[in-house]
Amino acid sequence: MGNILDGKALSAVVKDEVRSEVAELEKKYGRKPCLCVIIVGENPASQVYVRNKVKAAAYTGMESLLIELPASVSEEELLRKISELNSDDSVDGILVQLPLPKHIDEEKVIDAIAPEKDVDGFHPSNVAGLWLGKDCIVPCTPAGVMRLLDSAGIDLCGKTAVVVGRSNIVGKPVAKLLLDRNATVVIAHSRTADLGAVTRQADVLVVAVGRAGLITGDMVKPGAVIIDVGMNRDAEGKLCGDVDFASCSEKASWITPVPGGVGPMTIAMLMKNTIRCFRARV
Ligand code: BQF
Repeated sequence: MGNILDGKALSAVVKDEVRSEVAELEKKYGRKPCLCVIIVGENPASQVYVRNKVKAAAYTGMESLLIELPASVSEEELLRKISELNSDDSVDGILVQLPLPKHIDEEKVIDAIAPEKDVDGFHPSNVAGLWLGKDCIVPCTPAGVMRLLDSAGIDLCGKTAVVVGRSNIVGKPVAKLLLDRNATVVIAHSRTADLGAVTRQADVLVVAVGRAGLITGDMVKPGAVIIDVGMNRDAEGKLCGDVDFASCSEKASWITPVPGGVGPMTIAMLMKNTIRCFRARV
């Protein structure tokens, strides 16, 4: 058992789709989509993520604008920068890399981004749109998870999907997207009693907690599809997910690796969202 759901390969397909769309859009509208990425401070993980985003934008042929602000920047200054970018017609997508330094209120910052330029899909009007079933910008990681499931032809109708984790960025939106496909969705979390008893019900198991080794083979139903959204460093400093790959891949029908699973899909879907924002503005 245990076919690999290869996010790296699929992300290349998605980025190539975006690349041809960018070329078409430029021909049609005389300009390329432009993604603006703002990073505050020097968190090394954030720097890697931002580099991945700028590199992907370059690959697809779109424009990007990287704004690097010192950790000492005031909330007011950051909000002023966002407001400036909101009214800049050459900018289609705006993303502020999270987490932010403690003196800055993330909620205020997200609320300040124009919803039509909110490529992360974190703005309350996009969140509302998702939960009301409107056609709106979907957060990148959940969108990437769905694209991975679709690529393997996994039919979700009537299946039990268990999402472990309840963040606004992954757990909650991915649960809604699974529900939209007629899965029976259970959301488990750090206070769930007997997590294994719950995860063993899962035909599709999505894990987004941030704890290495949280899910072991004994917690998996034979034949389950496992999507590992975790992004941790093990004792040797190597990237690993929340799922113990060795024991879980023996039980699973499909499983995403870390690295090379959901991570690259997050970046690819960000490119898709930028195209979407461009189209909504031209
Ligand atoms: C890979 C992220 C936690 C908190 C904030 C490719 C990425 C990661 C892994 C990446 C992530 C995780 C991003 C791989 C962006 C995904 O090869 O496996 C790409 O760049 N990600 C982020 O922007 O913020 C995060 C995880």
